[in-house]
Amino acid sequence: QTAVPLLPRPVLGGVIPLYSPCPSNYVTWYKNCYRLVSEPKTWEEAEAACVKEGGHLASVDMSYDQAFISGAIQQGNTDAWIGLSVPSCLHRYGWSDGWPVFYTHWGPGEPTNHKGEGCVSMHGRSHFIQGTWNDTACESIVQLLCLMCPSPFLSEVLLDQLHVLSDPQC
Ligand SMILES: [Ca+2]
Repeated sequence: QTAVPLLPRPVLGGVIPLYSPCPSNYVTWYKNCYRLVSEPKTWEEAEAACVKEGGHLASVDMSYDQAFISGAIQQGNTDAWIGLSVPSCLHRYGWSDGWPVFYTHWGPGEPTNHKGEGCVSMHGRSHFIQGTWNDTACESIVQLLCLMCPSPFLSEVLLDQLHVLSDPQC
Protein backbone atom coordinates (compact mmCIF):
# COMPACT_ATOMS: atom_id res chain seq x y z
CA GLN A 1 0.00 0.00 0.00
CA THR A 2 1.12 3.50 -0.81
CA ALA A 3 0.57 6.18 1.80
CA VAL A 4 -1.72 8.93 0.60
CA PRO A 5 0.12 12.26 0.88
CA LEU A 6 -1.47 14.80 3.18
CA LEU A 7 -2.89 17.68 1.22
CA PRO A 8 -2.96 21.24 2.54
CA ARG A 9 -6.38 22.06 3.98
CA PRO A 10 -8.27 24.72 2.06
CA VAL A 11 -9.00 27.89 4.01
CA LEU A 12 -11.03 30.77 2.65
CA GLY A 13 -9.57 30.75 -0.84
CA GLY A 14 -6.02 29.89 0.16
CA VAL A 15 -4.10 27.01 1.69
CA ILE A 16 -2.54 26.61 5.11
CA PRO A 17 1.21 26.67 4.53
CA LEU A 18 3.09 23.55 5.60
CA TYR A 19 5.67 25.61 7.50
CA SER A 20 4.62 27.53 10.61
CA PRO A 21 3.45 30.99 9.61
CA CYS A 22 3.95 32.29 13.17
CA PRO A 23 6.94 34.00 14.81
CA SER A 24 9.09 31.56 16.78
CA ASN A 25 7.82 32.70 20.18
CA TYR A 26 4.18 32.18 19.13
CA VAL A 27 2.13 28.99 19.15
CA THR A 28 0.35 28.15 15.91
CA TRP A 29 -3.24 27.02 16.19
CA TYR A 30 -5.72 26.81 13.33
CA LYS A 31 -5.33 30.08 11.39
CA ASN A 32 -3.78 32.12 14.19
CA CYS A 33 -0.63 32.66 16.23
CA TYR A 34 -0.87 32.97 20.02
CA ARG A 35 1.56 34.00 22.72
CA LEU A 36 1.01 33.90 26.46
CA VAL A 37 2.87 36.81 28.08
CA SER A 38 3.42 36.02 31.75
CA GLU A 39 4.67 39.49 32.71
CA PRO A 40 1.55 40.99 34.31
CA LYS A 41 0.05 44.20 32.96
CA THR A 42 -3.12 46.32 33.05
CA TRP A 43 -5.56 45.71 30.19
CA GLU A 44 -4.42 48.85 28.34
CA GLU A 45 -0.74 47.96 28.76
CA ALA A 46 -1.49 44.41 27.66
CA GLU A 47 -3.26 45.50 24.47
CA ALA A 48 -0.41 47.95 23.71
CA ALA A 49 2.14 45.16 24.17
CA CYS A 50 0.29 42.94 21.68
CA VAL A 51 -0.12 45.80 19.18
CA LYS A 52 3.62 46.45 19.40
CA GLU A 53 4.17 42.88 18.17
CA GLY A 54 1.72 43.32 15.29
CA GLY A 55 -1.34 41.74 16.91
CA HIS A 56 -3.94 42.39 19.57
CA LEU A 57 -5.11 40.77 22.78
CA ALA A 58 -6.72 37.48 21.78
CA SER A 59 -10.29 37.50 20.51
CA VAL A 60 -12.51 34.43 20.82
CA ASP A 61 -15.08 33.96 18.09
CA MET A 62 -16.15 30.35 18.60
CA SER A 63 -15.98 27.45 21.00
CA TYR A 64 -12.92 25.95 19.27
CA ASP A 65 -11.00 29.15 20.00
CA GLN A 66 -12.30 29.12 23.57
CA ALA A 67 -11.04 25.58 24.18
CA PHE A 68 -7.57 26.31 22.81
CA ILE A 69 -7.20 29.69 24.50
CA SER A 70 -8.39 28.35 27.84
CA GLY A 71 -5.79 25.61 27.60
CA ALA A 72 -3.08 28.14 26.76
CA ILE A 73 -3.97 30.36 29.71
CA GLN A 74 -3.93 27.41 32.12
CA GLN A 75 -0.18 27.17 31.36
CA GLY A 76 0.34 30.36 33.37
CA ASN A 77 -0.17 31.23 37.00
CA THR A 78 -2.92 33.87 36.95
CA ASP A 79 -6.06 34.87 35.13
CA ALA A 80 -5.26 36.49 31.77
CA TRP A 81 -6.53 39.38 29.71
CA ILE A 82 -8.33 38.69 26.48
CA GLY A 83 -9.25 41.39 23.96
CA LEU A 84 -12.80 42.08 25.11
CA SER A 85 -13.59 45.40 26.76
CA VAL A 86 -16.12 48.21 26.83
CA PRO A 87 -14.35 51.16 25.16
CA SER A 88 -15.70 54.49 26.42
CA CYS A 89 -16.69 55.37 22.85
CA LEU A 90 -18.79 52.21 22.45
CA HIS A 91 -20.65 51.68 25.75
CA ARG A 92 -20.84 47.98 24.92
CA TYR A 93 -18.40 45.09 24.57
CA GLY A 94 -16.09 44.98 21.56
CA TRP A 95 -12.95 43.03 20.63
CA SER A 96 -9.78 45.11 20.37
CA ASP A 97 -8.98 43.52 16.99
CA GLY A 98 -12.31 44.64 15.52
CA TRP A 99 -14.04 41.25 15.35
CA PRO A 100 -17.76 41.33 16.05
CA VAL A 101 -18.79 39.69 19.33
CA PHE A 102 -20.17 36.37 18.05
CA TYR A 103 -19.43 34.24 21.11
CA THR A 104 -19.04 34.69 24.87
CA HIS A 105 -18.13 32.33 27.71
CA TRP A 106 -19.00 34.25 30.86
CA GLY A 107 -18.65 32.62 34.27
CA PRO A 108 -21.72 32.23 36.49
CA GLY A 109 -23.16 35.65 37.33
CA GLU A 110 -20.76 37.44 34.96
CA PRO A 111 -20.52 40.06 33.69
CA THR A 112 -21.20 41.63 37.08
CA ASN A 113 -20.96 45.12 35.52
CA HIS A 114 -19.53 46.62 38.70
CA LYS A 115 -18.27 50.15 38.23
CA GLY A 116 -14.91 50.08 36.43
CA GLU A 117 -15.15 46.42 35.43
CA GLY A 118 -15.01 47.11 31.71
CA CYS A 119 -12.19 44.73 30.76
CA VAL A 120 -12.46 40.97 30.43
CA SER A 121 -10.09 38.37 31.83
CA MET A 122 -10.24 34.59 31.53
CA HIS A 123 -9.93 32.53 34.69
CA GLY A 124 -6.68 30.58 34.98
CA ARG A 125 -5.99 27.28 36.67
CA SER A 126 -6.10 28.78 40.15
CA HIS A 127 -9.84 29.30 39.75
CA PHE A 128 -12.50 26.62 40.08
CA ILE A 129 -14.23 27.69 36.89
CA GLN A 130 -11.16 27.66 34.67
CA GLY A 131 -11.52 29.30 31.29
CA THR A 132 -14.66 31.27 32.05
CA TRP A 133 -14.77 35.03 31.48
CA ASN A 134 -14.98 37.73 34.13
CA ASP A 135 -15.45 41.47 33.67
CA THR A 136 -12.61 42.91 35.71
CA ALA A 137 -11.24 46.29 36.74
CA CYS A 138 -9.08 47.41 33.81
CA GLU A 139 -6.27 48.41 36.19
CA SER A 140 -5.91 44.83 37.48
CA ILE A 141 -2.48 43.37 36.80
CA VAL A 142 -2.54 39.90 35.24
CA GLN A 143 -0.87 37.96 32.43
CA LEU A 144 -2.14 38.26 28.88
CA LEU A 145 -2.65 36.36 25.65
CA CYS A 146 -1.68 38.01 22.35
CA LEU A 147 -3.08 36.88 19.02
CA MET A 148 -1.56 37.62 15.66
CA CYS A 149 -3.18 36.71 12.39
CA PRO A 150 -0.57 35.46 9.89
CA SER A 151 -2.75 35.30 6.78
CA PRO A 152 -2.77 38.44 4.63
CA PHE A 153 -6.25 37.47 3.43
CA LEU A 154 -7.70 37.28 6.91
CA SER A 155 -5.80 40.11 8.53
CA GLU A 156 -6.15 42.70 5.79
CA VAL A 157 -9.14 41.96 3.59
CA LEU A 158 -11.57 40.30 5.98
CA LEU A 159 -10.77 42.41 9.01
CA ASP A 160 -11.09 45.57 6.92
CA GLN A 161 -14.55 44.42 5.93
CA LEU A 162 -15.44 43.60 9.52
CA HIS A 163 -14.16 46.97 10.70
CA VAL A 164 -16.68 48.57 8.37
CA LEU A 165 -19.40 46.68 10.22
CA SER A 166 -18.21 47.85 13.63
CA ASP A 167 -18.18 51.39 14.95
CA PRO A 168 -15.70 53.45 12.93
CA GLN A 169 -15.22 56.09 15.64
CA CYS A 170 -13.35 53.53 17.71
CA1 LIG B 1 -16.90 40.54 37.25
